[in-house]
This record gives sequence, C-alpha cells and structure tokens, in this order.
Amino acid sequence: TPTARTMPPLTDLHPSPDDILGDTLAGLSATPKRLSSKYFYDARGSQLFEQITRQPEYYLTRVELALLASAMPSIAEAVNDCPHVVEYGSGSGRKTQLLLEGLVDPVAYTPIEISRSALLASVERLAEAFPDIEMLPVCADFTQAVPLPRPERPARHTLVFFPGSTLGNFTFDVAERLLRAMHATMGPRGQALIGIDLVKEVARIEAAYNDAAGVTAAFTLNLLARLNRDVGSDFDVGAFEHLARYSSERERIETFLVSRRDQDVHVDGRRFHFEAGEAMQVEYSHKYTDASFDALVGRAGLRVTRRWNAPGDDFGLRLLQP
Ligand code: AVI
Repeated sequence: TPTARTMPPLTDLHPSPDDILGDTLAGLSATPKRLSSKYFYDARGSQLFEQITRQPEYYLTRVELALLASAMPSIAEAVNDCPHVVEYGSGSGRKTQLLLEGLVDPVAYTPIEISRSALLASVERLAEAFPDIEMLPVCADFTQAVPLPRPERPARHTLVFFPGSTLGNFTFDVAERLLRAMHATMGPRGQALIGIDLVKEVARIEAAYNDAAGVTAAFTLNLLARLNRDVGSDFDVGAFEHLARYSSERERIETFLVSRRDQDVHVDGRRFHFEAGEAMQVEYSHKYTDASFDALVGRAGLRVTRRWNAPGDDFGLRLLQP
C-alpha cells in the first residue's frame, strides 16, 4: 500500500512519559535548587538549540561535522561491514547523512527517540535519501536497553551512533548507566561511535555557552516559560538570568538560572522562595580528556578502540566496543 511505502513501520515501546510536574517540585525542593536540562527541548527550545549550533562561538556542531566528513573513510574502515545503524536521538540530518553515505553497505537505520513526531519526521526525510536502507524507527527511552527490530536483510552487527556530545549532558553516574544500556542494546559484537567535546582553553568553552547574540541565554530561560505552560508555574522569566561557567575541577560547563531579586514562585499550590542572587542549577556539559573518557566507558564494560580528533583537539569521535 502507498502508506506502507511512505510511512516506515514504527516500533513503539511506549516509554513512560516524563513526570515533569514531579521532577519540577522535587528540583525546587532540593538545596541548592535544580531543574533538569531534559526539559529544555520543547518546540521553541529545539528551535533555539538549532540556532545555537549556528552561533560563531558554539564550535561543537561545526567542528564535529567537519571531523565526521574528513574522518569518514577511516571510520568506514574501522566499522564492520553491513551494520544495522542505531542512532540515539532522532537523526540530526547532516551527521546521519554523512554516516550513512560513508559506511560500507549499511543494512538498516534505527533512530531511538522518545518523541514520536521527531522520530517520524527524521526517518521520512532519510527514507527518501536512502531508499536501499531499511528504516526501522523505535519510540523508546535510550537510557534503557532497547530490543532492536530485525531488518529484513540480516545485519552482521549493530553500530550505535551518539553524536553531539549529548553524553556530556549527563552526570558521570547517569552516563555510566546509559553506556551500560548501550552495551546491552548493541550486544557483544556491536560497536558505538560517540561524539565528545574535549577539555580545552577555558575562554573558548565559556564563550560557546555565552554567545554574544544571547541565543544560549534565551535557550536556558525558555525552560521557565515551558514550565509555566506545562506545569502551570508562575516563574517571572524576566526576573532570572542565564549564567554558564566552566568548572576546571569537574571539567564541565555548569549552567544556572540566577534570581535577579527576592521572589516567590508557585507551582501546584506550593510556594518556593528565591533569594536575590540565588543560583538554580539547570545543565551540565561535560568536557572529556582521554583519561576521563576511557575510565567512564571502562566502568560500563566498554573500551575505546579508535579515536579521531578534530584539528587542535577541539572535538573527538570515539569508537567503542565491548
Ligand atoms: C545538546 N548538548 C550537547 C548541548 C551542549 O553543548 O551541552 C546543549 C547546549 N546547552 C547550551 N548550549 C548548548
């Protein structure tokens, strides 16, 4: 039928919906207060992130794309032939295209994503560009092990693709759990290609999270507007400001929303007080060294088998295997 051809079959593992109200109440009750960066990505937040990737200071996306393009022949050699490519998150367009074009005979492509709409939009685009690759999207939470759909033409092994240094948005404990789940998803003969931002000069890292046009500040503050809409809170968005600074000790950007004055915020009939200058933690972006990344993947039973670095060691791609 025409629908079957244009609409790839969706495997829906019914991921449990986020408890955005419960998470917000818990975060505001904690000391210091915190909110989760996973709630940045409503429609407006995703649009603002897209805009961040085009800011001159935000080197990550540009550098990773260039690295992927230049290292692709060598990556294709290191990845086993006829893979089932599994991407964490919905296909980010250019990067997915470069990978699928460059690999040797990829059999199937499975994006794993919690948002059904993002998932379908990405595979529809890719299905047109790659008619010979079977599109097998899975709606699931990739922080858990995901049973993969079987391609019609058997794949020899699985390659998990997790670009963008998104792993860096998780604390080491959670990242370790995620890598264990990834290990289970890809199986004993699988491989994973992961993009990571690397430790470098502090000024360049901090500039990337404090762009002059203020797009990152708008992105961070949008979290409060999103919560006002989705949990009925009454944050005065103009009464907070974006603060992103690098901790050399922890090798990560730590992003906060700082209260500009003494104020109360109400959520679900509860009142939360902010002191003037009080900082609420909203995001981490970890930067890695070879030592810190090798140790992290090692704790998940994986090892780095190949490394590709951008010029000046600005960003890295790592191939992992059990
Ligand atoms: C998606 N993630 C890898 C971005 C980062 O660099 O941590 C999110 C972001 N936050 C502020 N700017 C970009």
